[in-house]
Parts: sequence; structure tokens; C-alpha cells
Amino acid sequence: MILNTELEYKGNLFPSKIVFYKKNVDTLYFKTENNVTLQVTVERDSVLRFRFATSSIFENDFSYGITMYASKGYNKLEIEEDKNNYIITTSKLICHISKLDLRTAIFDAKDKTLICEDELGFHWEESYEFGGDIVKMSKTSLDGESYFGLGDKPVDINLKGKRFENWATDSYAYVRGADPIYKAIPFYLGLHHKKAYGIFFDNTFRSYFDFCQEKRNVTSFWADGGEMNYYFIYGPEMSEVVSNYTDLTGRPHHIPPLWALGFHQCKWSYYPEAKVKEVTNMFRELKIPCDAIYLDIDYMEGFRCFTWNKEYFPDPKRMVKELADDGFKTVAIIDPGIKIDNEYSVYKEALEKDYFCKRADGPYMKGKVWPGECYFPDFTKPEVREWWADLFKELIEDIGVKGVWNDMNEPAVMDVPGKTFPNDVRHDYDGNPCSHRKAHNIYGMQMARATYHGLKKFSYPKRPFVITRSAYSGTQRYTSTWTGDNVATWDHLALANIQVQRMCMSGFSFAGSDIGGFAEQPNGELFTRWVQLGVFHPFFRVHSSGDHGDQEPWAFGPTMTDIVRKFIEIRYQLLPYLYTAFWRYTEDGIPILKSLVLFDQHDQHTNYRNDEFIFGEKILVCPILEQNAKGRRMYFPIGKWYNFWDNSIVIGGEEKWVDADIDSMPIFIKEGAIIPKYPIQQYVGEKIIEQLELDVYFKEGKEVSEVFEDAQDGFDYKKGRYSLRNFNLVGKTNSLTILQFKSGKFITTYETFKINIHSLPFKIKSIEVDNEEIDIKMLNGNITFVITKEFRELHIIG
Ligand code: MIG
Repeated sequence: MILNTELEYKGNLFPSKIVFYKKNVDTLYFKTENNVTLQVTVERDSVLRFRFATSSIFENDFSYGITMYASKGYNKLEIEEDKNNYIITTSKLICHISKLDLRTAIFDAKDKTLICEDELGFHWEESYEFGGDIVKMSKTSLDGESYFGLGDKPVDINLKGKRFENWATDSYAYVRGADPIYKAIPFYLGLHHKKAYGIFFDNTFRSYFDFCQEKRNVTSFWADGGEMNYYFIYGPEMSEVVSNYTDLTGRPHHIPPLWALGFHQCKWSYYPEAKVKEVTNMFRELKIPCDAIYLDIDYMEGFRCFTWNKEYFPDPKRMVKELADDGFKTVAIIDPGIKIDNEYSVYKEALEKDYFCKRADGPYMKGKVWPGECYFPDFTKPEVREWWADLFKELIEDIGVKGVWNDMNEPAVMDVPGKTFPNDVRHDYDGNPCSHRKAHNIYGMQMARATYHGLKKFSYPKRPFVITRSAYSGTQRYTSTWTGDNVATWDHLALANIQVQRMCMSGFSFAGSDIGGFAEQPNGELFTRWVQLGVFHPFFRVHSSGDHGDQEPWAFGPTMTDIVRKFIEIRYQLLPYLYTAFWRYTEDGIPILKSLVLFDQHDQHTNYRNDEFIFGEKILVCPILEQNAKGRRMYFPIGKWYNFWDNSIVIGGEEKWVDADIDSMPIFIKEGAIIPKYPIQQYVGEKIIEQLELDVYFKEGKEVSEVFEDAQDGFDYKKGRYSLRNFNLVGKTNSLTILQFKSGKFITTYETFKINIHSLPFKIKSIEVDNEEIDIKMLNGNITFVITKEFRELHIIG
């Protein structure tokens, strides 16, 4: 063993002065005297990519994070030089590259303000043990700068003052501040002087981010290997940064089937079949809406993936059909570990075809998981992913399972240090062979990707539904996700709120938490408060580990059951609203939940808020996070808000007390909003929608709302078979006008809108629909009437 490597240790190394410069269309190369090359690619006017090679030899340019659909192209590209710098100008950015040492400074092209500047900039340390470099970058933290994003970190929204690590880790019962947990999303946003930018460090090795923890005014990031390869993404709006980031790393390939936005009930585990039926029957009996029921690991034969325990589930196909007839979609778990068992066909086939991961010297990567000793498919090999996808044929096509849940894909291994594969495990990495050091953070993503392709193939013509626990940037293209094994505590409720918001601003909106807590048991109050929050999470699932008591909506007595039902019903009413937000997210990458800072970065008060968020575009929500609370203080963003429960108006821009006993929670609607609602259904598709309700909230001024609908599943919407309605509301002191613009070829099942006007500042004299006067009926100060869905202009005159 080499005990002293000091001779090899050269410390931090830095680029020296530029001696050569070359431009090739959109890419510039700067080479230094000490043989470092910086490659700058102008991806778009607002997106620059920086790559450094310390011996001027770049790696094969391959990324799992970047989507092939990322847009390219810019309107302007000028290169100049002055005494000290090369200067790159696009229509959005000016980037200085120092001739002395490759340090960069980026400015807003419009007003020339400094957005982001290198402190030491790029530097590196040679890695004696593994070869290659430990690559490092440091940036100056500007005056009043705050930091956000970074995927799933269970800490306050604003990351300033903290250091993080990205290394996907199984984290049973993690605590506040635990780091790293299940996901590795090396993307952050910086915000200062009301302008925001983002940095995506596309390096899959273990990476680190320090936001002014080590040094008060320095932010840095580094990785154990690979290249310093990062994208600078300009806003200046935070939502534009996220949208540009998801343009690079991708948006979901399609909107989820509508049922996937309903309520999901899960537990580790519901078995045998009679238990599953008991649970689903109870939902229907108690009239609590529910769309999905989950089968955790015990449905399998000795935890062998793609098998069934025939004692517990003698006829899965029949059961799944019966559940489907009752409106339940069955979702089944599939883990990566394949049991070593010569009688097991999946194992035998993978062994024969050489699909399992191996150690450096040749043995298979053997690890203990639920089935006992296992081998693990190398999902980083295209052929293995195809094989894996095909394994779903029976489960999906024959048995009729509608969704698959990928767990343990960090990958998790039991009873070993580090809880995962050793570093020396080899991976194909799509033809770029490497060790687990490089493949670890994308292993789960590639498993979810292969699963997604299997489901896509065998669910056709319906849309696939997948959930994953581990993820790297870009995983949002294939799957939904949850925040892993949380705990039934009030603090975890607060964390769930933050974690899901942060996932949304990290480009991954289809996220939720284990409602009620996975470990330990909530009391009825905590469970109910958690369901209330879950109503406003993109992924809405109750899950818990079996050994801590029951966590079904009825497990906490009739009072809580009634409240929980009432809130799940709100979710079902809001389905067209949420579906529209999903469609916006898949189209433009606009986060489905907007933390207040993302909603209004110009209002300084929002920069350190954690609890309040905007659901979709128009609904302000603030969960109750304390026991015995009868309400709470919350910050209202600037603007006017209607209390969802009583239509009272709140003027934003300050903190206020809001009453919210256990049967209520703070929900507010942005003035001018038009909120589409479906009738309450026990599951998606239970009823044919015969009328769309539109809740209209008056505003003096203008506001645009939209509602997107289609067949609720399938791919026809991509061919234009959707219905998009834009509502332009204009309110004046004595009138309210709504203009409707419709596009798309889908014909909705309903013919009429039920319009509910929530408070008007004037008395109605008449209502005209396309210039024809209609009769009106007054209901407790609210005005409700029915009009044709084809209306073009609704005019309410005071
Ligand atoms: O080692 O499948 O996070 O949701 O219920 C535990 C059993 C394995 C961890 C998941 C959890 C799931 C559980 N799994």
C-alpha cells in the first residue's frame, strides 16, 4: 500500500494565460499556456455551456441529463477582444473571458449589470487514486444573493449558507438537513438584485455545492471526477431559468393520464388479494375518491421481480380487472435487484446475456436486497434497457397493471458501508465504459427510463405511468417521483412542503411525499393536515410502512374521515385546473408549484419564505404545520386574493393571520382568475362530464386564464385533438367582460359552462352572452348561471 502520496500531490492547479483562440460556428476554444482548454458553446442567447479540459483532451461528449430535443440557436453572436478579455455577446448576455486565467464574468446584455462572476474560477486537483481530476469552480456571491433549487434537499427553500453533496442515497427516516438523500440534481438558481440565473453542473460523479458556507461571499461547486462541464442559464425571471433548464434537460414526454392526478392509496404492503379488495371497497363504500391502489414488494414470489405470489394473488389478471372495473388502477413495485436463483427466468436470461453489473476484476456485483443475494442489471447499457422494457409485457399488456413504481434504485444495497455499490463496479454508460463513481447518480434514472419505455410500449395507446425514488437531472422526462421514506412528524410535514416545492423549481414537478409519513404513525390531526397539503401536490399519494398501524383515510375516526373526504373532493374538482398546469409544465417547463420567491422575485419579502406557494397559476396555498392550530400567519404576495372559503378579499404585500381550524386550510384565489372545475367523481372517468364549472373572481383590470382538456389519456392530443380555452377577463367599476378564444380539435363531452361569479363590486343590471341578454338567478350574493361553451363574449353590466 502506498502510504505517502505527497509526492503526487500537486494541490490546486489553475489555468494560465490564453495563447490560442479559435471559433467554430457556435463554439469557441481558448487554450492556455499550461495546456488547459476552455470550450464555450452558445447554446441559445440565454444559455452558455462551459467545458474545461486540463490536458486539452475532452471526453466523449455524452450526457444522460441533456435531452436530444433541447433547442439550439441564437439571434446574435459577436466576439471581440480588449486588452484583458475576450468578449462574447449574444442578444441576452455578455460574457468576458479573462486572457490571463480563463476566469469569466457574465453581464445582462440589456443593462450591463453583472450577473455572475468567477472568484477563483476553474481549478482542479489531480486525482492520484482514480486518475483524472477533481474539478472545481468558484464564483463570487454578489450582494444579497440567494440560492435555490438543487433537487431534493430537506432544508429551507433558500440554500444560502449551506453546503450540499449529490450522491443518491437510500435514506430511511431521514431528518431535517440530511444530505445527500435519494436524488442528485446538480442545478441551482442564484438571485440577486431581482435578477435570476441558473447553473447546471452536468457531471454525474459525486458533486458538492457550497453556497457561502465556507466563505461568506463565495459559492463553489466541484466533483470527484469527470469534467468541469456546466451550463449558465439566464432568466432574469426565475421561472424563465427553470423553463430554460427544462428545455435543456427535458420536460415530461407527455402529460400524465388524468387518473394519475387523482388520489393514490399505498401501503407496504396490501396483501393478500382480500386485503386489497377490503381497502378499495372501503373507498367506494365511504365515497372517498381514489384512482390508484399500490402493490408493494409482497405481491411477488420471494421478491422476485416480474413474478406473483400465487398464494396471496392466485389470479392477478382477474383481480386487476375487477379493480379496474371499480375504477382502480393497479400500480406495482419493481426493484432493480434480481434474485440469484437458477430457477428464475429473469435471472437466467440476464446471466446468459451478460446483462448484470460486474466488479472491476470480473466478478458480478453481488448485493443483498429484499430477495436476498442479488445481481443488478446494468441499466446504462442500451441493450439491457430494451430487455428490461420487454419484461413488462406480461405485467402491463396481459395482467393490466397501469403503473410501475421503481424503488431502491439509488441503487440501495443492504448491510454494506455506503449502502450502495462499491466504486469499482463497471458500467457501460452507453458505450462510455466507466466505474460506479461516474454511473451511480444516473443508475436510478436509467432504470426508470427503461421502465418507462416498457410501459410506453405495452400500455399503448394509453399513456404510461412510472414513479421513481432516485433521479438525476432529466429524469422528469420519464417519470413521477416521491420524496422517499419520511417520518410521521409535524416537522416532516413542513419538510414535505419544502421538498416538493424545491423539486418543482428544480425542473421536476411531478412530485409528492408519502402522505401521513412513511415511518411511525401520525395522529388523525397530522394525517388530515398532510392530506390537505397533498391535495396541492402534483403527485398525491398516501403511503406508509406496514408496521406502524393503518393510514387509510378512515383510520382516524369519522370526523377526520369526513374532513379528508372533503379535501380529496376538492382535488377532484380541481382536476381540469391541475391538468392545465401539467400541460403548461410539459410544454414550457413552468413549475406546477411556485414558491413565493419564484412567483414574485421582485418582492424581497418572498426571498426567505418557505411555507406559502402558488398551485398552478392562480391558487395561493399555505399548509397548517402545527398541532392544535386554529389558523396561522402567512405572507400574501402583492396583489389581491380571494379567500376560497368565504370570498373575502385580502390585500397582499404583508403577513396576516388566517383562521383555519382542522376542517379548513388557507387557500386563496388570485383576483381575476377563472378556475375550471369538474364534478366530484369517485375516480377519473366515473362520470361523463356534462358541464364545466367556471369560478370567476372579479378583478378591476385584466387577467388571463386557460383550461386545457383532451381525452384524458392517449396520445391524440399531440395531433391537435385537445381543447384549449383562453379566457380574457376585463373588469371595470361597473362591468365585467370575459372573452373566450378556443383552439384545438377535441370536442368536450359537455355543452355548457356553469359560471359562478364570486363577488362583484357592483349590482348587476343585465348579463349578455354574445350580445343576447339572459335571465339571472341570484344565490346568496353569488351569481350562478349556465351558458353555452361556445360563447365568445360574456358581458356583465352594472
Ligand atoms: O427497504 O418496498 O421507499 O416506499 O414501501 C424498504 C418497501 C424498501 C422503500 C421505499 C418504500 C417502500 C419500501 N421500500
